[in-house]
Amino acid sequence: AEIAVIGLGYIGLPTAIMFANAGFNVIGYEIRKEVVEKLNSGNSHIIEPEIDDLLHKAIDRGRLKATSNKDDIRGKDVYLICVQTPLRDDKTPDLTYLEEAVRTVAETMKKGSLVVIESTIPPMTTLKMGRLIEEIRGFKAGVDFYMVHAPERVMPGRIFKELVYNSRIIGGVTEESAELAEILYRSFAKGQIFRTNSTTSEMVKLMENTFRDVNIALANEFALLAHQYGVNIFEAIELANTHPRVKIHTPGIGVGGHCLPKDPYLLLSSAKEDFGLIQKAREINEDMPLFAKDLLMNALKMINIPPEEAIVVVLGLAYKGDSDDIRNSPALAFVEGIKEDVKEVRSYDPYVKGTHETLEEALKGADAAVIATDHSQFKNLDWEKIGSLMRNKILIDGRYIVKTPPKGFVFKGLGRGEY
Ligand code: SAJ
Repeated sequence: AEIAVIGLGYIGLPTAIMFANAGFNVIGYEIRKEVVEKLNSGNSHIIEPEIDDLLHKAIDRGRLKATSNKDDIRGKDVYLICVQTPLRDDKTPDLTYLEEAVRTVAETMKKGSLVVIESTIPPMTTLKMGRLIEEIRGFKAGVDFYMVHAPERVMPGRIFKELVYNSRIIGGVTEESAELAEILYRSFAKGQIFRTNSTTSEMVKLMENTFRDVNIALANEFALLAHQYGVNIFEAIELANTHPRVKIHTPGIGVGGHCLPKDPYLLLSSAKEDFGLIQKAREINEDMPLFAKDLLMNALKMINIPPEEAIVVVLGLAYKGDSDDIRNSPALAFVEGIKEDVKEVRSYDPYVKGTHETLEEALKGADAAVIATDHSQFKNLDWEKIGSLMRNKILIDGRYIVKTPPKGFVFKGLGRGEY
């Protein structure tokens, strides 16, 4: 079978590579011309373990090509839609990329094609997109073509492993659609595959990320309480988690990435009522960078540094450890939150371009360091040595990286009530 993948981003590209290496002829459609050129010359535009080798393999065997030309994707057997579904500023879903992709598919597909939406979407969207295809092309979903929602569930940094071994949910607009998609994914997937209807699978995907977001919000609220009571929340959580039915998540400076900050809003977006809990959890997580700002401001005050004279270094810009992904990163929200208040904000990240190339250069003459990302590189730093580069020694830990406060520092750790 011939497969067209619409959108060659964090999900589309790895998925296209997997199908190509499973023996399909895959053409990736991407509107960003520079990405298409890069890929066709064998270079990935995203960083992910194993991606370079697997991409070369797919291209060398002639199984994978990228294009910006709609004519190249006409009449394919399968269309996989992997475009982003971001939020607008008012937190409502922006489905324009999805609709554009569906229009492209409607124009180029044939009778009998299988249309798969991998993007995370609000409940009932697959049915709506089926109707859009019907309007544009006159084909009826489930009758003239097959259609499913098959959400990706992979974690950046482990994409190629998780694509193979995670279980998958396939939600069909008809049973036949789901059965056909199952056969397709079986070409490389070794995990279990569960079939259901498309609205259920849309909800399942959103529930998974909302579950994580709400649980992190609870952990964050515990951390805020710990500051009131002078308790180290990380010790408390470790002890609570010795209970066989308790598994508290990890508090921190915030929740970033492309999914967790957005998916709870997608889940709520088509509902007639707002029940409160999910929305509240989002607000707690969105406020965490500001709580880290309070810690910084308190520390500056303790040693009488006026904020407007302070040089602050943010360590880590990525949304999570050992990643180069800065989408919705709480580190950036933290920078935004303090930049009007302090003299200078510097940044260093081993994987993302910050203001300085090395940690030492960034810290030289600075007043405060704030750890915003749990990169491995930050775990074994010799703070007593690094401190000698700084003008004043304030260390704020937003990620529980520094277990024992270094000597000579004003140290404040998020959730570390005793300091
Ligand atoms: N975080 C915490 N405390 C925790 C766990 C995470 O503060 O206990 C923060 C991280 O630092 C990060 C953010 O949450 O800023 C999100 O990180 P993550 O590791 O929880 O998740 P993602 O966004 O990398 O991937 C998630 C995964 N979903 C779930 O685990 C339910 C992944 O399986 C999904 O495929 C992915 O979202 C997606 O694409 O939807």
